[in-house]
Amino acid sequence: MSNSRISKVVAREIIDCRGWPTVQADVWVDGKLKGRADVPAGRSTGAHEAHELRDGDPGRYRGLGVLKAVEHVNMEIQQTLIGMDVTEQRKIDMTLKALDGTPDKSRLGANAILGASLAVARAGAAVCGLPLYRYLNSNCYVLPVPLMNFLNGGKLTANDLEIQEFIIMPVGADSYQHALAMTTEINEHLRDLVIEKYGILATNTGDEGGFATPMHGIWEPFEFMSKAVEKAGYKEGDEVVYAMDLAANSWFNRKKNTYALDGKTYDREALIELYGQLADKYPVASMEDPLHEEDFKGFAKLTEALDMQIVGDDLFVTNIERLRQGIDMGAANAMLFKVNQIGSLTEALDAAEFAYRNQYGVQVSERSGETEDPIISDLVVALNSGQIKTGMPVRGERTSKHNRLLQIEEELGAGAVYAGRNFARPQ
Ligand code: 2PG
Ligand code: MG
Repeated sequence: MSNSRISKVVAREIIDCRGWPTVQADVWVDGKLKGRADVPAGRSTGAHEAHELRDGDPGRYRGLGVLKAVEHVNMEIQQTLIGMDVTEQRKIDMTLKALDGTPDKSRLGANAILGASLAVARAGAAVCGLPLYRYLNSNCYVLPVPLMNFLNGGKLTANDLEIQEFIIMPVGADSYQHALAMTTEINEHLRDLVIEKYGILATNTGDEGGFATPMHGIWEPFEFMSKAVEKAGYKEGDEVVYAMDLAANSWFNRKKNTYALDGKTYDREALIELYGQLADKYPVASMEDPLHEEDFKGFAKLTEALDMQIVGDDLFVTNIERLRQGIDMGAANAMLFKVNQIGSLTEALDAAEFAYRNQYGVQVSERSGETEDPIISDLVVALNSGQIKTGMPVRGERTSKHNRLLQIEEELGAGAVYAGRNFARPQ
């Protein structure tokens, strides 16, 4: 198969939606450009994520440059990959992991390795003449429920709301296209409600496109979302359910071992009780990172106490070892899937498969720092995962993912199934 041999790998520094530098990598096969991919970046990151290599030169992009990572792709990674068969994704990813040689990919940079890994996948698909989702899984058919991040707080927004994401899930839609229409209808009503109470300035948006309002606590955002759903004419609990990314690390006080929320202090037990009260009042179907990232025991307690999906993001960091620990302890029942947390496509797919084998769900996710590259849309369909968190369709780096899912839905045609209420276990 001489025509599937990698002939060149090139990276460059581009910018993401925050204007921060990131890596874009190209993979050439048999003298032609076949695959290109961009690397996303987080802001509310987990302590155990793979290492994102930044230049640290304060005189350039305030230290955020990625020229070292780019050079690693152009030199060592390219030298290693030239001549390899581009369709041997696992072999390539494992070779790059070994080439790096550190447990967290800190020598070459997870951003360098991931850029090459994702571009290899795209090039492999192109060589085979297949869309990426089908190249990765010929039996894919599930269109995910979008987790729509309507109200933003935490580290991704300039306001006082501690909780990072208040989310609406249009589970009653009959297609992805319908889900997007429902979302926009509800969002327009929410906009009116926000303006009515807080004025037009409160409709500015956070990093992922949700309104950055001066709301407080946990109840007020739900009151607003619930009213907006009602005004849009949808049935709460039936057509629409709720979710949150609490990103609890960012309001956890490590010294005191307590959580500070809306002027009150909670220990773990009090917080679990509060979540229970919320779930009694509203149909909350999913909570991500409801406790801080080291509290496996607390996650186990909470998963037992609440009848809903509990997602580990900073808890698991798409890392099979941390996921194994969670599974052994009964902590959470779903894993957030972020390719750059682990730094290669193969390892992320392995973590997802391990999750499935243990009856854990998989929610594919954006990072707050994205480019217009919609690769996660192909990945969520390839995984038949049933759920994607990719922000509100009001900013280009988020709309690209939604629009890609619309294309995929059309391509799959009669073969497509919208996950709907089965988002946690679509198969
Ligand atoms: C999260 C993400 C994305 P970041 O916490 O889940 O929503 O944020 O990419 O900043 O980690
Ligand atoms: Mg999160």
